[in-house]
Amino acid sequence: MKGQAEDSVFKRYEGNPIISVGDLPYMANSVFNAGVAEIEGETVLLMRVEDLRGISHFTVARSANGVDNWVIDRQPTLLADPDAYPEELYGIEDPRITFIDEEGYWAIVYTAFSAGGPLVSLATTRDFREFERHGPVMPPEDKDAALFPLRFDGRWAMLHRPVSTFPTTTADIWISFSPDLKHWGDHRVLLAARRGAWWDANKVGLSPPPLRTDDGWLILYHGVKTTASGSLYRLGLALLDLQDPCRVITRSNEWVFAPREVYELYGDVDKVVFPCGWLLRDGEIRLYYGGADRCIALATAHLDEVLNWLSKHSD
Ligand code: BMA
Repeated sequence: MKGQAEDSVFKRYEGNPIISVGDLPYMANSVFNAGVAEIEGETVLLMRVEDLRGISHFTVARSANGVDNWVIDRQPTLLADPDAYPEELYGIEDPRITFIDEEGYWAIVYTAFSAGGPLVSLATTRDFREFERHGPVMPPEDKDAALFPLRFDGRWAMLHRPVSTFPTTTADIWISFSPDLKHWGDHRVLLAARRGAWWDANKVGLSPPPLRTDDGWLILYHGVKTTASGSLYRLGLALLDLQDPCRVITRSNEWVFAPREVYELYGDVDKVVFPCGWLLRDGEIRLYYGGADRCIALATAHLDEVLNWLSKHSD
């Protein structure tokens, strides 16, 4: 279809949405924005579930083919624990998962909704059954964080999205470094929101974790356009230097994926596509994304086509 350029790269799975609230074995309001991991060939989704109070927790779904026959934990897998972790007062949201080879565990950075607003917390797991919390790693207001899987010159790197209110509200993607995954510094802006009428004006945030390719770290980020009828969440691409992730090689001018289907256009929050995880297998990307804050959907793309699209849609 002409005028819908984004269709050419990421293709929606025809059975979307792949998981909706009715698939859960317990009552909840919605299920969306899932992180993803692959364990011994099995696909594991760490799904954000919003309960009937409006507070979110995480529940695991497992599938042999990553598409259907999801086996979902009977109870919430990881609940907010505000007694021990006060920053989780209003729940835990939007997990992004990175396998840390050096440690042999998965690191999960997620939004803890604290009394002072959203902040970034870290947890680790070896099996998605037992989790170890490491507490907040960035103060509020900050979210949309993910780790790189390896060190750069001895330091870990994290992308995240603090919010500034000076001189007007602006939300850019920052990069920070750490010797131990816990203490972070050397903060700097990596991808700034554009201005004016752009699709990614004023507010951007990382979507899934950086994906290692031969050409560089592939970044998929969301841009939020404020319109008279609310916010519009669309996705764009960038590529970072493999050795120096502070160097942006390219950034797309146009968005590559945008709300179009009913399950993306209408929900608790309309017009939202919000991926927190993707997998690369045999040259194919599988993108797991939340639709309109109410369900989980899947889109696929060939990595070489994604990189080709990016090279043609950047300055
Ligand atoms: C963002 C995050 C996401 C959510 C999106 C749209 O700020 O909170 O969890 O999907 O807004 O509501």
